[in-house]
Amino acid sequence: MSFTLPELSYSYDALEPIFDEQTMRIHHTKHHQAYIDNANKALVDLPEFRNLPIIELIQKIQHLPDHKKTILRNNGGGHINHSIFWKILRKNTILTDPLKNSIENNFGSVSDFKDHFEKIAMSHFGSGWIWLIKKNNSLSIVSTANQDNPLMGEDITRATTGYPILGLDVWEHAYYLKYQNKRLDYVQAFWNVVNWKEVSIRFNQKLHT
Ligand code: MN3
Repeated sequence: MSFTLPELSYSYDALEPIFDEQTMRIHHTKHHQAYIDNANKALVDLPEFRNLPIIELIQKIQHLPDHKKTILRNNGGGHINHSIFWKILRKNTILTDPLKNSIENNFGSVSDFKDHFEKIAMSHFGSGWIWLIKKNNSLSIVSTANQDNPLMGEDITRATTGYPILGLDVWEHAYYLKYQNKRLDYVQAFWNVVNWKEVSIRFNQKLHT
């Protein structure tokens, strides 16, 4: 079994003008595909790991042979992160309880939550991801470097462990064609394409670490 590129449930231009068609197409067919190809290649000679679902593989990075850790951390991470990202994008959805209520309890208000998320996104240096994570029933916003995921464990991501219920790609490849160096514009525009229905499903999932 090897990983394959998940199909999007919408067309490449579905998120226009917030996320432009060209960026979506390149991001999905080139960037995400490359992470998958590299992960598959690295797993060829690892029979005990190559049949694991991606969510299990990234939780076992520390158990991989040393010479495979970095490549699978980066590319396995790239695969799961983008798989989450495509699903949590959609126009015109509404944030509802109980997630809305939990966000208000944890951050004061939805607006405070967004401000905090934007602040973390702006203070994250270089490539990475901004996450809303759930841990012990509380929500927090964290960032990870490169393609790290909060499920990789604290040996890899230190304090930033938890179940990711929403993630934003802040690699320049995610926004440069449309937003150039204006990361804040991109992050603020993101709120218009968050699929709150899917984020709520992730919030309600039982599997939390
Ligand atoms: Mn990306």
